[in-house]
Amino acid sequence: MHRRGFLAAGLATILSGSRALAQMKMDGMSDMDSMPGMGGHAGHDMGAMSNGPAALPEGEALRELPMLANEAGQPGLFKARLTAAPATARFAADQDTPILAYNGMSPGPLIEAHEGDRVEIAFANRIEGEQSTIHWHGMPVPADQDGNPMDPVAAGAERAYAFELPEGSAGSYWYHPHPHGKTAEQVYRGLAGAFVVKAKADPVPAAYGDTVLMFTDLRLAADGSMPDNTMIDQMNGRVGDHVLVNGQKNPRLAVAMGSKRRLRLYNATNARFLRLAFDGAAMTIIGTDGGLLEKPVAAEEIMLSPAERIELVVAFDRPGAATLTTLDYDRGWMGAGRPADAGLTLLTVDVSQTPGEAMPPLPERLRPIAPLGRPAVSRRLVFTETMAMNATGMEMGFLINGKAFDMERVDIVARAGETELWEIVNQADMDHPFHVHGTQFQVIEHERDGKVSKPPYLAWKDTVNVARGETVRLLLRQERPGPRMYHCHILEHEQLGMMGIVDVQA
Ligand SMILES: [Cu+2]
Repeated sequence: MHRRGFLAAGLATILSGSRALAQMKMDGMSDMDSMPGMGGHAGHDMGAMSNGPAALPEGEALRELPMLANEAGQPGLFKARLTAAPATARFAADQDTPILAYNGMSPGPLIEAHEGDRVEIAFANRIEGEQSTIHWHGMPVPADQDGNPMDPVAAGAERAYAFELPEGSAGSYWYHPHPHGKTAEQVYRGLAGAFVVKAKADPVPAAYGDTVLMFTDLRLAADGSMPDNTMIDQMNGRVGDHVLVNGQKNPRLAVAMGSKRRLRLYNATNARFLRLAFDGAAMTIIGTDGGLLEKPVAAEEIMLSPAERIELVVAFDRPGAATLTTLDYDRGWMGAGRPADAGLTLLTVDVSQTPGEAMPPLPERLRPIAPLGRPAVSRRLVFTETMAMNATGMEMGFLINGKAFDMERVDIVARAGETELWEIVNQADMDHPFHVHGTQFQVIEHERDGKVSKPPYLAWKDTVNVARGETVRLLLRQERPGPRMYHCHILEHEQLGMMGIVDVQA
């Protein structure tokens, strides 16, 4: 489908809500940059104007994500089924919410496999009338197994995904749909799960446990339904009313005083930026998207843009409640109605008055990370946004090098095994988290207002936030041939065009 086609399709969705259309006419939106008058009606408020968002229970015991059972019965093989289908969830008391789920649950079941394993997942798409795929976010899988939009699984159809997990690939990955034009909706309706690849020899003490905390973003109408995206959502990405952890609002976790916990934090929201601090506990960063750092780094706060992950060791040395809370972060918001991001409590940890068993210390060295070295090629990707009124409504474009995504077009031809320098230039008014499929990269530089800064540590990443007005330089090497997607991970932006294809040739 061509650009105009899918922009029109997106707009048809936006404008199908008569309230949204009326609002647009009322405001006479001649100037999309300032959007006067959108004040109290913008963003998530728009869908809830008549009835207000539903309240959710808080303070239940944190649920660990249920594991996807391995049916293989032999070492070195992980074999299972994942079915995407409509289901119901109970977020608010006495109310069933229609969602999309993997194997009946959202977030989907936790997949845990080991370096060196072969993975075989039989996927069934039971979403009526919609294509889907499973994309293995961040994982080094062959291009034809990576759930690209070019390889859709039709409604009612099945396919097998198979790949090997190479040595050194231990990390915090995830899986979610990536069908053309439907990714944003299928993800916010519930399709996303964590995929943890464990190391054969893990330097982090087993006594710390290993807990996935998957953040999703829920907008719930008073009748228990999930409202469709509004035009404000299309522009900014959908931000909900409730940030959930493993499907729960502000759950509680009990730990013994003096204990340390290994936590893997996932931003699986469509578009919410999470700047986080732990009140009453000490955070140490031990890993990023693609696994462990070289050595632990103490942190007062962390930033997770959509699709990023971070691995922490948190030390609970003070009795009482320790809370994981959000801090303010301005990521650039189109129009008024910017959601209040600061001061949300996402998780409450009850630390006992009496100390628990002594825990082993975190090693000073975790693993070596080899720098990717000198690039053979450099490329420049410029992000821009365009907004214009035409006869049928608002046309929004989220572009890379002036172009919207076209499935028939190859944007970049690269060579397998060759290191490249990618310079991601954000000339837009919003932050855009940049993601590449099929590999992990190393960020080497940020530049803003002429000031160049180096990242505080060397790390493997598959998603990096590129703030408005910022340039991020990264080193990247694709080891396997085939077409790979790169895109903004605000899923509404990806859907409106901010995506391209790099064809990696052997
Ligand atoms: Cu974006």
